[in-house]
Amino acid sequence: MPIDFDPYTFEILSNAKHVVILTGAGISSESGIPTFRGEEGLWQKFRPEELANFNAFMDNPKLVSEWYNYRRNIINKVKPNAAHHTLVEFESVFPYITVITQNVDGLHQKAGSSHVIELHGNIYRNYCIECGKRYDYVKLDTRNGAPACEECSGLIRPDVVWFGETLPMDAIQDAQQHAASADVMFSVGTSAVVYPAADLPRAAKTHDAYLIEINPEPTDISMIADETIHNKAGEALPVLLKQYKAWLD
Ligand code: BV8
Ligand code: ZN
Repeated sequence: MPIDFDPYTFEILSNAKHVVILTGAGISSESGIPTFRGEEGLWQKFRPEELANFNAFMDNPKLVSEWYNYRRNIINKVKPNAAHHTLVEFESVFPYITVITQNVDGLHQKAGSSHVIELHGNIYRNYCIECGKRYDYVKLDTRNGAPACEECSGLIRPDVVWFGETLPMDAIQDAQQHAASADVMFSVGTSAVVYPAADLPRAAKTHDAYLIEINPEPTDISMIADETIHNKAGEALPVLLKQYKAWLD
């Protein structure tokens, strides 16, 4: 099915100073990382409350640590895809680009995006829950379950935001400020069911941003979006840039 963007969207983009892109697991799925809620999604096999929360970690640090190792081993083997790369190209087309991601895979930074806000942390960063000592994943001996801190032998956990935990203050405040000052916001590859991230497209709309959703499936955001493209991000974003450049000529 050919992807055709509304020329009105190009007009809006041509006057946009600040373009903000909110991303979720869907943008990394074409790289080979399973989403959470998709068919092969992580939540099909594992339940979030069983793994992605602090009590689960304290109850069974080995299980939770192995789950994050399992995910790191997947992420280690993949590369950013055309969607990630197109967002890097956006930086030379639009005056100011901000990527706000729920993903902990670091693929936006790996692709070269220069302004990325990680709302839910990063799976390669870790820290001791007792003394706070920070650990980069590669230095961690994760063979026997949850690694112990060399300073105080406290448990070391991934620096990600678990359910029931508040987001890093600077990240969420930054994200809310950028959403409120966006001329255009893209919501790419997110089911928009996890809060407070899912509030950001609504906050942008409240501040008169033009909202574009890119997702093969409809979401709660679809009804407030100005344009909805039901396609894969790795196909739709390169087409958008190509059509926009042609429109500019
Ligand atoms: C908090 C890190 C203070 C860890 C994650 C208000 C209302 C209801 C509930 C709440 C609320 N406020 C707070 C809550 C509780 C909770 C919440 O939102 N629960 C939900 C489930 C209802 N929120 C929290 O706990 C947050 N903390 O609020 O603290 C507080 C505390 C207690 C009570 C009140 C306040 C912390 C949330 C962060 C949790 N950590 N990740 C880890 O990764 O291990 S969330 C994790 O799941 C991801 O980061 C992401 O945010 C979310 C998954 O969503 P998506 O990324 O969108 O992925 P999903 O699979 O769902 O969808 C993929 C989409 O892509 C689909 O739509 C699909 O169609 C599409 N797609 C597929 N392929 C493609 C594609 N799109 C484009 N191209 C493709 N190729
Ligand atoms: Zn320690």
